[in-house]
Amino acid sequence: ERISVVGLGYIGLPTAAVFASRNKKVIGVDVAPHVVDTINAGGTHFVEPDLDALVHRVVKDGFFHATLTPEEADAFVVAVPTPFRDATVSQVPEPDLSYIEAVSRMIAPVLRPGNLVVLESTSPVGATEQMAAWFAEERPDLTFPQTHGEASDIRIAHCPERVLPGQVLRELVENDRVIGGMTPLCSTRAVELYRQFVKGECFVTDCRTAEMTKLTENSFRDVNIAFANELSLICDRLGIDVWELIRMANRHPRVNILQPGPGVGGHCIAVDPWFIVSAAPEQARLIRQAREVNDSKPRWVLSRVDAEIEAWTTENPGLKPTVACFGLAFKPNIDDLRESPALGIARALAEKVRDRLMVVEPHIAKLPDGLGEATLVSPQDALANADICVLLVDHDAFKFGGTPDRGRVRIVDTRGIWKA
Ligand code: SAJ
Repeated sequence: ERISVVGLGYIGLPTAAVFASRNKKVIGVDVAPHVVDTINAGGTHFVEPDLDALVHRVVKDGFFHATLTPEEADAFVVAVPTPFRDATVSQVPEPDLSYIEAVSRMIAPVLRPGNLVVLESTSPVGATEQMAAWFAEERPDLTFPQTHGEASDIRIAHCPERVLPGQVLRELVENDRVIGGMTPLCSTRAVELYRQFVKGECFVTDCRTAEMTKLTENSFRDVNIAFANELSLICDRLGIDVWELIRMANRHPRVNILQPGPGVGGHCIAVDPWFIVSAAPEQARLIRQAREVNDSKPRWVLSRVDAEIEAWTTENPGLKPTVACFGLAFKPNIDDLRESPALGIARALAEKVRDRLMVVEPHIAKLPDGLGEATLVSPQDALANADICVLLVDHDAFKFGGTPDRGRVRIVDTRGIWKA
């Protein structure tokens, strides 16, 4: 059996490598020449624990190669991005299916009767059926489930990815999978494919439910984080420590609140709920509100820092404070800065305090763009020299076992790890 994985990013590349490690012949397809070249040289174009060694081995052993042009295969796994388009008149960001459309039109010419196509990209409800429609447009000689049901000669299913960056290779194998075929036979074929490496259970449903399942998982987390973030605003107003509060409330057997922070980052949890809101704007009121609560958190953090700057300046007339941001990543113990609320906050502070901004981010070697005259320093340097310390990411490296020097330094702790 030959398997083609289309889109060799954070999901596609590990998936391709894992299939190849089960001695399947895998063809990876990507539009970026540098991605294809890097992989064919046995390397990876992003950092994920153990992935580099795995890709190196399967390429060397001849089970995996990458190409810019699709080739025939028995099964196709599509893992391309589904970003959203910025809010239009409706004020709701709309999903952008252009990558899925481009891939559909690109692989249609190599589809053969009996092929299976699985869409893994996180998708708005209806995207799998839409993909089938694009195939049908390009290949009128073949028959697809929406016109021929079980009698179709192509099988199509949705099987959303649900791995956590940093633990991708383990979660790919261990997590349960939700598989939604356009017909029951489509599901059966897709289950057979994933069974080759998935040790978790494969649960079968229809494709629209599978699409909605993925969006629901990330919306559940977003709503729960929004609840925690709203509590942090309420507690600030009432003079209560929100982390102590959540710890207490979570001792109830049926309460499990997540943690407040500077906002929600990454490209899944801050995006996917919009796919639900744009599909059902009148019904998805809570999901929309949660998005807005989380998106507004960085502004609130900036207002706390402003208040500290003002208080410091009143105490030290004629002087300007040095501000240190602890952390830029979108979550702890990784180097990933994409859609990071911490980075947004640091950029806003760079405009305000200019060369009086220090940034501590032990996971990167060089500051990203947009931080002006800020300097990258060690935690020790920042603690020794900053007047205001802003904790934005709960990296292990920042857990000093209490508040750093409570007497002298002013502190804004968005993660609650610096309490005495
Ligand atoms: N965050 C909080 N408080 C919390 C938990 C998270 O503020 O209590 C913030 C993080 O700091 C980060 C953001 O939320 O900015 C998202 O981080 P995350 O660790 O919750 O999730 P991701 O984006 O790395 O991965 C999620 C996962 N989905 C769920 O846990 C439901 C993962 O399983 C999905 O595969 C992934 O989205 C995806 O690709 O959709």
